[in-house]
Amino acid sequence: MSTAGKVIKCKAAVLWELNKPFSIEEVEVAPPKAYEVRVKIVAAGICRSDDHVISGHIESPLPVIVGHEAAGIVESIGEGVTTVKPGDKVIPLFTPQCGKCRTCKHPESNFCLKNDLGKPRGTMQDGTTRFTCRGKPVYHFVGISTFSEYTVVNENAVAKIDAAAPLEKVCLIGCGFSTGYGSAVKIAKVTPGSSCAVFGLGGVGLSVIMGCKAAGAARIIAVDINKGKFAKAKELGATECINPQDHKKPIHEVITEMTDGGVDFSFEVIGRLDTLMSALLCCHEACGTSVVVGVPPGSNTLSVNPLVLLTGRTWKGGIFGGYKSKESVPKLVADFMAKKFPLDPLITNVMPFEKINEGFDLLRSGKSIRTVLTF
Ligand code: PAD
Ligand code: ZN
Ligand code: ZN
Repeated sequence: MSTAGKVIKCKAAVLWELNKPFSIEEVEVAPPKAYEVRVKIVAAGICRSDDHVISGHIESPLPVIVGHEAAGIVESIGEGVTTVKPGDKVIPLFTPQCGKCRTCKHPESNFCLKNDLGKPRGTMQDGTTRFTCRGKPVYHFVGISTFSEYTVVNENAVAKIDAAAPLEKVCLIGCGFSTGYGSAVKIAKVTPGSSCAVFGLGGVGLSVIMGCKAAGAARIIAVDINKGKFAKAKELGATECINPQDHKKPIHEVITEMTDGGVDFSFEVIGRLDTLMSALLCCHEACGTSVVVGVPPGSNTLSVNPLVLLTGRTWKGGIFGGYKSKESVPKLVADFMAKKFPLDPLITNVMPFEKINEGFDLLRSGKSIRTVLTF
């Protein structure tokens, strides 16, 4: 029997309070309104940004259903939807691409003004919610809330992908892989023969390393305080791995000495102010570029001596690897299918959705890279 047009009751992981485990609840998911799409989630990865919501490091109204790195199948569509149809394999997009706003029309930028990232309302783009639990509305996270068996997304926040794509792998293209890889090839525009330093070797940082390697970097210095991450970093292209705790000098000085005055490109992929500063200072004072990828706590600010930039450094950042989401995600999936990059090395754990809290424990203990939850 078709579920189109009806409320669907299903399981979702609801976060009722900060710093508490998710509670697996029965939720009601309303049908999609005009220009919206209801998606049956098949696989969802766990990204540190989801954990940032639990800790309060990323602000969100509560209760909320988080999750933003997933793949699924269209269950039904609202009026006016033309770019996907029921049965299509899709990836939800945490940064939408409306195609009409100033950002979307700019050839280089991707932070579409329809996003719910900067000052999150926790709603769909029309300001209302589609989830209810125990009679209360539940908020959305970045417009896609993927830790639910069913979710509703705007048409500009979902991309149709190859029908043959393995959803339990390509879900990583929804955030971690694309964010890291694009930060190297699209935001930094890493050049052949260059030197790079990558701070933080989680799923996103390792994807930065893959991007640096694909762009032809000659040296890729991987930096982490967890030595357990070094073998995987080397497998994916790091030429050297360093632990700041093994050095008496500040790590930016160590890297500057190793690289004749600093690297060409550096990346902060942790989300801390001290490592943001180290990454900035370890790129060459005259010709280095440093890219902010990690999400630091929203309320924190850095104080920077402008002379650090006056000598010629470039400091930039970007969401989702700089990719315009709706047009780029299908191409990234096609590249994966054509074996242009692997995703398997990033997936260390696969478990049923109900074990979501165990998946987060593995991330926090530094034992996993990406855990993929299957529905
Ligand atoms: P992760 O937690 O899997 O990886 C972070 C890594 O940093 C771990 O290996 C840690 O051991 C390491 N680390 C922690 N503290 C330090 C330190 N002081 N010095 C050196 N290394 C350290 O996270 P992830 O890879 O899922 O995400 C990384 C960041 O990127 C995180 O802040 C997340 O919110 C952000 C992110 N940004 C975007 C975007 O669009 N810009 C998208 C997705 C994730
Ligand atoms: Zn993410
Ligand atoms: Zn837009």
